[in-house]
Amino acid sequence: MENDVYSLITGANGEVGHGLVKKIGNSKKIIGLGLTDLDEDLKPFVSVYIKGDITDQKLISEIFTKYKIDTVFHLAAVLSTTGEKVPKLAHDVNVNGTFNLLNMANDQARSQKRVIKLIFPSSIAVYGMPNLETKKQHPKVKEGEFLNPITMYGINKLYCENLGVYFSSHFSQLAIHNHYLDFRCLRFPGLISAETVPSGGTSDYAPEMLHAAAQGKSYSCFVREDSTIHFMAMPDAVDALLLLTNVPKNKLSQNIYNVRGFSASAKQIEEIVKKHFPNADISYRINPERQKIIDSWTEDVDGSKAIDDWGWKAKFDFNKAFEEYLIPAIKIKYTNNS
Ligand code: AKB
Repeated sequence: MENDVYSLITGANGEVGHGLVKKIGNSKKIIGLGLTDLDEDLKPFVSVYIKGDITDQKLISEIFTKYKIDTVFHLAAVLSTTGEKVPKLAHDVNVNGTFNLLNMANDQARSQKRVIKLIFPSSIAVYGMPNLETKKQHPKVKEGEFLNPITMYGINKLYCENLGVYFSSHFSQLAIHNHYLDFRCLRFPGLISAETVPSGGTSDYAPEMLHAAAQGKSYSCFVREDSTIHFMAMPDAVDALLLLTNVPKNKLSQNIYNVRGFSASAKQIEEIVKKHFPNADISYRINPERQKIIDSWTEDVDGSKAIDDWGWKAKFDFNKAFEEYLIPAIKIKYTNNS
């Protein structure tokens, strides 16, 4: 095994991967794992890139045997809309892939007598509001409430949260030493990045609307204009991951945290997009399956535990996210690309 210490980032080429790799790549050695070739702009920040699949147990075992890894950021996932189209694939990647990593990281931590952190972004998809009336009545849901997900992705995330708690808090009790898997999880809302457009998620209408407007393309939103869920600007998402990673363990009163960004309806997003791109052509054509998923997700979350335990505060509320991050950055992106 090499002496260097690495962070392993699964899904390094994905949306959150882009932000995270660039943020930590200058100070930490990164092993990136992904299904596709590493994007050119990430190459300077990644020490080792492995093109492969997290469901490949042999590959995961080889990575942990060859490299000394102290932190795993497990970002790879099949998101909610794709998960409904190919539930078996979603289950394989989201559950079996996560199990492989947890199991391997746990084995390594115990056999090498050290702590390995595994940071797991879960999702608001773990929630399942039974109807719109209940959703309105309970806008700020706590971590333990309404855990009745209706999507394969939400079910997978909720189960893997529990698996992580099992490996870090229960399985390790059987060991007589302090070397363990330190599982830390946050539940992300819909993320909006100026750099990348997501694919396969159901919260995607927000970033899609914005990116389409910035490129002068028409956009047909697949949920009603009153649809309201919780979102976060990508730089805040990356900061939340790192803050949770670095907080001393004794400050954490639980493994799983809601992290608040801002709540917004599709109409509010349309309005702010049109304020900055007055020619934006945005219409609504409802997709009933995707609408049902959005209706089942909470309007907002109660993020007080993350505030109390590790001082989380998003830099970007709704206005700031658009006015100070998304709109300026996206204008530069598409001007440079045109
Ligand atoms: C999705 O829409 O599936 C994701 C999520 C909210 O976790 N963006």
